[in-house]
Amino acid sequence: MSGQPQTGGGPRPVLALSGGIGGSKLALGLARVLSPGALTVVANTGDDFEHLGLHISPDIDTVTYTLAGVQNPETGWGRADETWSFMTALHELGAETWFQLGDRDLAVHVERTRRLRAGVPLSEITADIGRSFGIASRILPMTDRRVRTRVITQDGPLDFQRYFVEQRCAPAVTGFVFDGAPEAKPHPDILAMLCNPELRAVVICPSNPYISVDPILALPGLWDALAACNAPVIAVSPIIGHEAVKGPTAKMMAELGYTVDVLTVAQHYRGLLDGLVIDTVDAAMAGRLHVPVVVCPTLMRSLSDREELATAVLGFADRLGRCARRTG
Ligand code: FO1
Repeated sequence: MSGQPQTGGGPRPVLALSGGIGGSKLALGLARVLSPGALTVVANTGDDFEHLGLHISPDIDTVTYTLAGVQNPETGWGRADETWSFMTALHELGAETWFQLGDRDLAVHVERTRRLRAGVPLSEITADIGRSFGIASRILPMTDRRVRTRVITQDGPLDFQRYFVEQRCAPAVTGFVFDGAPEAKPHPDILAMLCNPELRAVVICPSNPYISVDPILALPGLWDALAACNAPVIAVSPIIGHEAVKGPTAKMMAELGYTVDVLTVAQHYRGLLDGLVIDTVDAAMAGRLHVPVVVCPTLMRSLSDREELATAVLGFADRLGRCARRTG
């Protein structure tokens, strides 16, 4: 356990920003090495969408299933031990089946939609679902307001899931719009945690910076609250060498005109970071980065990989301590 000497108020809290599959792997590692309840995972909700009359929150569900140990290990999204009767019956009706909803997964969407329609905030529903899975960590939507990522491609704007799933990330991207973000607010508990002098670390998980982290950072006041918070802000690079571990991060980075490397990741978060964790493959790049760097294996294949990376991140944060200044 990467515990800390307990302060008066119990284990010092850790805040992680996560979206998608890569981020949830490190979130699991953090949950397993920290004391129960010490971790709060802020989940991106820009991927949310209404489909078949259901409100679907993919990144909330990915981190929930992962922390509960019930996620589909092959895909990273959806449930393990799934059955597909619902999809089969939908297909027979000639309904849309491009977005695969397993029978167990469907229960979460149906219950979430029912409660949202009853006026219950997404964060309350998310907490109740986490409790039903016996998850000690807190999973917190980035906001209870409606924010939707739209992907601007050379063929025009696309709703996120149409780009990501239906078009399989094929169209070249030229930018992103986070509809609703300017009118939204970060969940107040995120801002409260960032002001908490006991906060041990903020971890930006190795998620896609553009579609998983930027929607969170786009919420009014959040970037400034992060830049001002006392706790060290540590990012783990989602790029190893010139590739992303999974998903369209590298493709997007290149299509946006950036070189695909850890320098681009550091530049993306410039002004926020107290430290960046990069893989041993990128050790030679350490001297070219404007922030303190820890070099360690960041590819998470096994559960112990997740725990070891989480331990390295927390140790890095503890060494940085309450930082006086962020490198500009
Ligand atoms: N991704 C796919 O590539 N194909 C799917 O059919 C699919 C279904 C799905 C259902 C529930 C869910 O929570 C996630 C699902 N995803 C699917 C993944 C999802 O599009 C992505 O995980 C996020 O939106 C981006 O990280």
